[in-house]
Amino acid sequence: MSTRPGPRALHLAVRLTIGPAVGALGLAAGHLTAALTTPAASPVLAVGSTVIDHTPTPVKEWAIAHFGTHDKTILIGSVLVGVLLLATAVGPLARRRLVYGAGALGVLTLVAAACALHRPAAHPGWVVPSLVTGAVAIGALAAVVGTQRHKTVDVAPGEGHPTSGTGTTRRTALALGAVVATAATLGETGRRVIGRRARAEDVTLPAASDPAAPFPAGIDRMVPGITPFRTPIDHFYRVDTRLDVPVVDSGSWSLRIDGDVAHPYEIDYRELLAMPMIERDITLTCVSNSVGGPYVGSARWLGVRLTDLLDRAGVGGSADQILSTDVGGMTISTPLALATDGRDAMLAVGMNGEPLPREHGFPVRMVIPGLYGFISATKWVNRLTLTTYAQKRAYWTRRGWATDAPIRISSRIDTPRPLATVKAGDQVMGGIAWAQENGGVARVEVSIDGGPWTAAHLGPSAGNDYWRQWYAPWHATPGSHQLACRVIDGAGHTQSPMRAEPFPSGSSGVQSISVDVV
Ligand SMILES: Nc1nc2c(c(=O)[nH]1)N[C@H]1C(S)=C(S)[C@@H](COP(=O)(O)O)O[C@H]1N2
Ligand SMILES: [Mo]
Repeated sequence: MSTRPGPRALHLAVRLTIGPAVGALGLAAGHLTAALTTPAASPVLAVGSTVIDHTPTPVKEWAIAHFGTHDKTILIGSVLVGVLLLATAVGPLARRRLVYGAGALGVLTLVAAACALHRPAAHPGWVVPSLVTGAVAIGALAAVVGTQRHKTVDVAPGEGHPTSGTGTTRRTALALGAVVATAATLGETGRRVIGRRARAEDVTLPAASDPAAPFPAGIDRMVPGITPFRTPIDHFYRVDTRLDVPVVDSGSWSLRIDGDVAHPYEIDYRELLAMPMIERDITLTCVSNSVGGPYVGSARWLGVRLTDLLDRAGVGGSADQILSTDVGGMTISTPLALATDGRDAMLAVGMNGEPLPREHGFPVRMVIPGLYGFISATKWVNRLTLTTYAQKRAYWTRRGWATDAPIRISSRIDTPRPLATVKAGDQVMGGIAWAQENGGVARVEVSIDGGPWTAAHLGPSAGNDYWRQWYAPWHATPGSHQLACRVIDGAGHTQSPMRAEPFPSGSSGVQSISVDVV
């Protein structure tokens, strides 16, 4: 058939596939090794995390804005594609001399090992998955190249008899198929092992000694399409720098409180659960949320007051920062003055009546009302160090983000959706609004086609630290229309119409959407 590739094109295609195939096998073997020991030491995850840490803030913000919560999958995919593209050089190199190809794989392996070793919480054992990757890839390369040598020993390199050349190519292609299939199996097994290990641990939480008020029913049913008053856990946004989900066993977890304190100490999970517990309804907001965006969620949190823990340590006079560290060595800074100004800052163990899910920080995370998550909501926290901003700089501080970042007041239109087609007649628009810092949401206003701002109806209140649902009836006439909303807080501040990007201290502006009425 004329569409069939000639032997030369076939040779080349097979040769270019050798590197990616043996590379994939190596990575899958390394990933499985890591899955059984320390998932974060997996070459793919270690390289991916290193990429995250070195991605310039604007690029990261662009990725969060465009890929949303798929950013992690896309990053891992890009790392894999990048590595496998580099590995295409391995086949042609190995054809000249096997050691050249092996050397190229060796270099890629060393890069992965270096990334793993430089993760903040790494120890020398973290190189093992990368070494497995290198050994398996090089072994597979030797085996695959062996299938090529077989019948052409008496022919000069590159001048194999066409018939026997096609035969060896076929044999090599079959071997590569086996390699790729094995890689897929090992990789999938690794993924499942990690998933199995990440299953929730069965812990029983104590009741709150200071419970939240009964939770009012929202207006979810009255206004179809509006954000539920309480975010179900599996719909709660997730933003963090981790590619894997840290699996921390409550029995081996402990929290250390040190730095500028009179009595540094360590407390384990059992002791923490024995302390007085508060329960609060709090809205969590990400600084990377753009106006109208999805990175905001509300839950009922159960935890120990941060000030109870700090008082036991006796905070000294010089600290102005709480530097919290997670089990992976990632750091978050919180202004000490804000965390201890009487707001319900806590080390949370429960979310919506359940133990924290692993994605959201099991076994213990910080939750502080009114501050963006990146300066307050440390998940998988295991250390609080009382220090100064002059002395220690946390992960995002080093990347230029603000250190003082109260959540800006904002509101969002949930329904209708932007660019929706709406039937003419009486319609309802609705959404959520939040204003944690200055007396909560006092008022929400809507404007149609740039007309006067008129008051929307508010849903019930679950306290000033929690968002408020709102809705406003409007009369839809055929044509294209602009709908906008804004919030006014308890101190009379109106949501600013000035547009600002999330970096460095949170977005501002007013959301305005277009809809088509027919
Ligand atoms: N350990 C750790 N904690 C973290 C982060 C992180 O990257 N690592 N991200 C923070 C950010 S930016 C936000 S907005 C909140 C999000 O919490 P959630 O994922 O439970 O919604 O967690 C915060 N806590
Ligand atoms: Mo965030």
